[in-house]
Amino acid sequence: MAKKSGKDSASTVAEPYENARTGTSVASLKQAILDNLYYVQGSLPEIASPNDWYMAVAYAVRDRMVAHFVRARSNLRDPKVKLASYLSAEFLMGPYLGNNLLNLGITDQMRAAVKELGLELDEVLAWEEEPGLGNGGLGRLAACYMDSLASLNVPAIGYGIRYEFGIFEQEIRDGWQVEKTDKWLRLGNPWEICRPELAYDVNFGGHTESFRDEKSRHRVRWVPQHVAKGIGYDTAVAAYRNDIVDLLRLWKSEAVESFDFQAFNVGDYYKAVNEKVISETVTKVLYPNDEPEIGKTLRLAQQYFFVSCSLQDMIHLHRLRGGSIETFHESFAVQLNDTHPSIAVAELMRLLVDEHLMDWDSAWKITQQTMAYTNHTLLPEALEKWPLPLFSSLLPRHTQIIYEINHRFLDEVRLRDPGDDERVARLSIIDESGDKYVRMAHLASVGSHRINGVAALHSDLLTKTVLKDLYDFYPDRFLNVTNGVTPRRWIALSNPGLASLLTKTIGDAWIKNLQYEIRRIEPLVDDPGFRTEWGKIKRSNKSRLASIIKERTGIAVDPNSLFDIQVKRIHEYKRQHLNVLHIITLYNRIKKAPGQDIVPRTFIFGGKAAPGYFMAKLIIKLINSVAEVVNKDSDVAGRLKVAFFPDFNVKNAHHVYPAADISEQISTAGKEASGTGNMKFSMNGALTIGTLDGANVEIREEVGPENFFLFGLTAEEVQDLKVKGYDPRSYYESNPLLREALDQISSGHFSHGDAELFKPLVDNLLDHDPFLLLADYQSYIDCQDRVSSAYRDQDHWVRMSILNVARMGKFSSDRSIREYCDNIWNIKPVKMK
Ligand code: NBG
Repeated sequence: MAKKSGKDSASTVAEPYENARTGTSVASLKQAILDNLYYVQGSLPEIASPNDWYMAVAYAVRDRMVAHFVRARSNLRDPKVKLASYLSAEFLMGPYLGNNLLNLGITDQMRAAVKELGLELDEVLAWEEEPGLGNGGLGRLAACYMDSLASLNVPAIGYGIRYEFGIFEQEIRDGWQVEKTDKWLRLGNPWEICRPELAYDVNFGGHTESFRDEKSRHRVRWVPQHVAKGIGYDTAVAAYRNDIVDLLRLWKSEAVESFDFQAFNVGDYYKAVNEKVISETVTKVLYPNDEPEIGKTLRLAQQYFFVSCSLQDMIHLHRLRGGSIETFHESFAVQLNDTHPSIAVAELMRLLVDEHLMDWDSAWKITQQTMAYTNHTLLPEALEKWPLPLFSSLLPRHTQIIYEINHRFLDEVRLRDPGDDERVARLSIIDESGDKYVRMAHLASVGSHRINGVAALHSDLLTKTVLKDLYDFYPDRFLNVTNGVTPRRWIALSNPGLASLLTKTIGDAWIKNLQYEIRRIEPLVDDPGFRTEWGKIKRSNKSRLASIIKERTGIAVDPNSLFDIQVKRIHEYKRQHLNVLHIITLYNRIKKAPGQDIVPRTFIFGGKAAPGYFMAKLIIKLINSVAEVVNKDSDVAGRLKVAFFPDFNVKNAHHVYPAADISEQISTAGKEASGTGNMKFSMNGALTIGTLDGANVEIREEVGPENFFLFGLTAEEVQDLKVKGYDPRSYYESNPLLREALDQISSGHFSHGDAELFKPLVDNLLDHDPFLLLADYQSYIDCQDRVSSAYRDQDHWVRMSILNVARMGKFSSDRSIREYCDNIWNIKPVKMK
């Protein structure tokens, strides 16, 4: 039936519908688009706006996923199937249309269909507004994991928040970051299905009361000050070439009608309106920080809100499956993506004990067997903790439950180590060293059966630093799952040139099985024809990026120069300013000897700074200020260019990773938990310049040290230096090139003579330098010189590039998800019928 064209099927009554909605021939797709344009958008080709077209195409694609969607819902009801439930405050899914076309295998047909309608598919793709419901690595990881879960046939639900406003859009004005509201829903979202019948009440504030029920049981009742309602919105996550989808279920907060109504009846109209506003505020906006902000009640309300809706939903599904509450953990494995959802530990206890009348010990067993926790940071200041007064006023019942959990936990600690009060204080879920706080990582760890880090080094350091005491107490709970990224989006979709060369050479199995297949290109490193093609693809990706940079920034960059790229959140530990010191050093070299032969480079930066993070914003200004001077200096013309690519997001990233020659992964060793951008670059044939940090360590192991540019102190050396007493000024004083660069920044050389502008940045480096830029400076410069000389030998460079791609199989998120299934969730993929 799929073969029939729209015209043929129009002659029958039953079939046209089916065909226009499921057929994948060019003719049916074209018919489907026209139907949607007319019946959904109320438009016609002659008058259709770009958004009308986009919507019509998107609905045509969504229709082709409905059968899979329905099957996914029936999986939810099948008691034999254990579900992975990924709880994450962020899902940075990226644009859907291209990805869904790819995964469904209908890109070419769709390209032809829209062409017949007078459009270019790439244009239609560009009209999509991406859902930026995440800050960076952690949210994007959740999205890659959804793709892998579906593609591996693992039934799963991603639970999160449907923020009305996602991560802000970044504009650069006068070199500074300016934030603009992300109104991603403004033109509608064709991918989601609202499920108003999926609604759960969530309490906030108020107080608790003890009472005896009719069976004389001691019980606790939570009398809330405020109740909001969560409504579920489902988005299908397409599997790559499988007839299944998984669900992304995001919660939107609304007012509970009865509340409004009561107030309205007694004539207090404004109170009613206010209730509604408060309720709707909960899921209004994503907090744009990659580190927690202490003391934002609304943020805690968001976390509790989505966790409560999700757990209530899971219990509801478990009931629909005919399960008794005692077997909840057999239906669901819940993964806590960082501590943001860790209130789930207390909430599941509350639901089981207060609502389902289970005894504490049974409830605790179920909770621990259900939950597992992933940690994503080594920065102590990024470990989430909530001031106790704030916490208990929003969640009075959970505070009691956490005290009870803590009490029992600390009894165990005392039993094992009698007399060690300091250990007890360090392990306590409540920090009582000064003002009291609830330590969310402790809550998550105590309530989970597994705790994992996201790269080998990170998992190891966790057990020695931020989670050391917990590790000493629960050594068997800890394990590593190195992050991964999906080769579907990050190669097949975003690098079509490379993808078609790979497929032409080794077939297309690499897309589904990167881990074992991609290595098959390795022997081709000796094939000159293959190397030539490889070089051409990189060159054309660079041209594509160059023209986007020109269009968005006005800066003309030369695709023949070495593209040196650093894209990621702006953060001092990621050291974008170390990269800047290298640029200034090269600039000074040229100024001193304008005639010398240096390898031309284009430095490209991208990334957002948290709006309240002064130093990060100053780093953006510094990059743009240095760019301004360097780009217009005639001595360096044709050799150095610097560009800040504004509004780095998933959509823009598609153009960035495939165009890199060098990937900057230069965080202070021991600070970056894993990194996933490092993987995307290397998978697209960039070579890495990096420290032994996060997953860089494993990338270097895989690709071979000879295909990786290593510099800098190790995590251990960083630690030793700090213990010995680090003196950044001594580096400044003993290194004339470093001194020159820093003096130029502070004297106003890059800021029109303004010697105040960058003073906070330079002073901080000279007096504290918490991330050891000065200690790593010379090693970095020397390594960059090795990069430049390596780049002169293009043939060898291409070999290294090929070997990088050939050996990156480990970093497919499919491998990560298999490890979660085997080592944490005890879930087997379902067999396809
Ligand atoms: C980030 C780390 C990255 C890591 C991602 C995904 C947070 C809190 N952490 O190194 O900084 O790759 O998580 O694990 O966003």
